[in-house]
Amino acid sequence: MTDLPTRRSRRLAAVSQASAAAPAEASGRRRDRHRGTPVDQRTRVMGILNVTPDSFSDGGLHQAYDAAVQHARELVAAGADIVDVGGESTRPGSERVPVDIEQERVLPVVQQLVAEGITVSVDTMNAATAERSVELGAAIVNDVSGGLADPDMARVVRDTGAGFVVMHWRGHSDRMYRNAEYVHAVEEVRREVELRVAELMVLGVRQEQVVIDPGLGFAKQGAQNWEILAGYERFASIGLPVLVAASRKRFLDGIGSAAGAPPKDRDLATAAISLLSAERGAWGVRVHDPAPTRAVLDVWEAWRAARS
Ligand code: PMM
Repeated sequence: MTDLPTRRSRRLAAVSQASAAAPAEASGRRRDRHRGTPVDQRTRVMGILNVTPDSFSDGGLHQAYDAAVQHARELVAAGADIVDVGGESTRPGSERVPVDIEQERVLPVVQQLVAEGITVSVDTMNAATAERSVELGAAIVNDVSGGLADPDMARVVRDTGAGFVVMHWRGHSDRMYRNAEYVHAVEEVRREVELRVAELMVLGVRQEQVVIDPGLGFAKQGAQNWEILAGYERFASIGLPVLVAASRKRFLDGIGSAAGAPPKDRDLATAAISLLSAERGAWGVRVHDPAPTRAVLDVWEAWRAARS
């Protein structure tokens, strides 16, 4: 790739622009801990674009290319800073999708969104899909397995310089809940994330490429997700940017909406978590509907601006 340096710097900028969203400094400003440059404190809104027929909340709606691209534009209009394009459902119990089908779903959409100037992350566990997507201009690879599902993922991330969301993961969705055994969920998840990041560093991935995600709903049962959220500071103390991805997840059922109501009804509860995450310095929040999250973040930013 002859244009690698240019693309590479653009991708690094997409992540490290905000990678200081980790620890607050006494001055009230944050600094990019990797580069010593002041950066803004905004929490990124990552809008979810599932180009899959079986996703738990919007399955079947966006399979067609046109519908997917249109939905991405709506996500941006509603306040998304990044559109996270995925072609494989990771809902509990779901089966793997062949990589060629995943790429048929995802790559044309990635290409079009990049052409429209949208910052794209690709939600994939497949190194080949990640590599093609980054070649097409995706800035970030969002891998729910943190590179564990595909041994080639670390190389792709290292060689492309893409941002890399490293989620806590204990195995594929078909055995997700069997792996939800913890004595102390926060400390165990923290340790496992830290270990994964250390392994990635050994494999040549650079620290400034990495965003960590505790993986709400992945090998975690109801109350364990609340423990993870309440333990946010323990994840932030790793010293890397943190992504919080609570949107519409099952543990929100009955919180701010009737028990058993459709996942869409969890958007206000999701927005509340976005606000609490932003207040704690989260790098980003990953949501299905950016509008309520954007609204609460705008309120928070106005409140904060008036104080400084
Ligand atoms: N959850 C889903 C998919 N991708 N990526 C990250 N980084 N974190 C998550 O918790 C996560 C994810 C689950 O499915 P959804 O796309 O329908 O929310």
